[in-house]
Amino acid sequence: MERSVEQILRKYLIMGSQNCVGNPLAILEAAAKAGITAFQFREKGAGSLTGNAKLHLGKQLRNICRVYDIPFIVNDDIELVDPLEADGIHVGQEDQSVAELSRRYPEKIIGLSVSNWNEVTNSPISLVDYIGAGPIFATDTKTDAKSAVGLDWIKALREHFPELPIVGIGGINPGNSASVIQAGADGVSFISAVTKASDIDGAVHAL
Ligand code: 3NM
Repeated sequence: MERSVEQILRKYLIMGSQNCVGNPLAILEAAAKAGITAFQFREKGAGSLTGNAKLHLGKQLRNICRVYDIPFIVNDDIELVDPLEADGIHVGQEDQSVAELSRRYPEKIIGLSVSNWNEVTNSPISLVDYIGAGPIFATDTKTDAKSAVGLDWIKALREHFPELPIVGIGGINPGNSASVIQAGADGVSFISAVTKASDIDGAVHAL
């Protein structure tokens, strides 16, 4: 059965090798078995792989997603969309233009990060399949993350866009995930809640 974007966003793991102390393949496989609904390959920032090593890791992660039937989304790096046969692409405000992406990839899921009204006003929201709203809570994972915007940002976006798929990001963990959904998000996205979990299965179930 075809899944809706809302269903895909429910438990959305984001990860690159730089986020992992252990083996990224083992982490993704454990999270896939536990029930994540989407995966974003975000090989970015200090310690991340580049070039062929990045492509090679991406292919291995992509294969795991295929086995577990989990949509595979690449972060920002448009060059990886075709070689990795990605189901979608997620971009930030400074990345590739959404208008160009939706022209080039009309069939793929396109996600865009928005942190404030200024960004919403300046973005072609009608061209995206979902928005990532955050950082909802404080996060140490993204060193250049803006300051936390809180659950009110989800509430405000939901009020303004009753039908738009929304996923929260930033500092989301098993203890606060329900509050993000309750505020109006369709799902939660997370890095460290899984990559730093001692019990990945338990964490994914609780998220
Ligand atoms: N983007 P964690 S916050 C990748 O606000 C990313 O756009 C953010 O990691 C944004 O779940 C963030 O470990 C890091 O807090 C999320």
